[in-house]
Amino acid sequence: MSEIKASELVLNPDGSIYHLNLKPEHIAQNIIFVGDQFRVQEISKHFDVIEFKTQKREFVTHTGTYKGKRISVISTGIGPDNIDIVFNELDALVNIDFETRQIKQELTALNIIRVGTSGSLQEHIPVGSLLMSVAAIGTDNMLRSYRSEGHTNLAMEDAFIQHTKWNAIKGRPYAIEADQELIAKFRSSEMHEGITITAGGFYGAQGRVLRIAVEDEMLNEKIDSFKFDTHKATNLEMETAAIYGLSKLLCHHSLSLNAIIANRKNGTFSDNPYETVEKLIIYTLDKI
Ligand code: R1P
Repeated sequence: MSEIKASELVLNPDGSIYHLNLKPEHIAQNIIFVGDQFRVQEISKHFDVIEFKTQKREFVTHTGTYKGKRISVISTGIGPDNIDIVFNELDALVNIDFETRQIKQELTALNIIRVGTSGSLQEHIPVGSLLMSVAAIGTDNMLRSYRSEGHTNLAMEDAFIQHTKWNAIKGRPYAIEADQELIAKFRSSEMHEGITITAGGFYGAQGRVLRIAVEDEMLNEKIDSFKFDTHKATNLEMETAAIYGLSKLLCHHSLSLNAIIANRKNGTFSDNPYETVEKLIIYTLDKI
């Protein structure tokens, strides 16, 4: 096998991976993703001990133990393009030998839980709720750079395209399920469940109009009424489908949990989003 070139697997002079600034020994097998870099410390403040901290750009990592379990918390920043960087670099940290630049014979699967914030699309899921994404539909196209055929749920994609009369100019949305074992582990009566729609932008891509008209002004209303099997489209955010997609392609295990801080249906935004995020953090740490 030929070695992966320096231009493809980029390492810093100290041997850490380019954007995340991490070496293989710095990360745990259980990883929590957050978008906001300041949320990392909100999680690690609950650790028994923090053994390692680093930051480069928006990528902050704290590794430590919670009730004896080793966990890394990493901020991804916003959006599927950042997930592409974080996921590929984390996979490289466990599955590529940085000395030989070869893919390892024995591969490691990471457990990745996203602790994110999100806007609900359903009246019955108010601000302050917790929601688990059983599946996600990405409208961002990031995954389409990879050979994704055979990994995505074609029936769910077709149903979504048909229901929303999706304009092909925006590319084909991709649909992926969460890891079934993680769903079972994190399921509870406290946790809503639904299909998360992941957008490649915060404004137009999520139907928000300030000064520019959107391609389909009815899109959010059509998404609200989308249902596949027993699940409704419940929320809009910017990372989950990208996480599920790359997780599937690279054989890791992922689940996305959402603190609902806005309700797009009735136009409300939480008075105290931090309280809901803190509730989700404790929930996650106790179940991971
Ligand atoms: C937008 O404000 C950001 O907040 C949500 C969206 O997915 C997007 O990243 O999640 P985080 O709070 O985890 O960043």
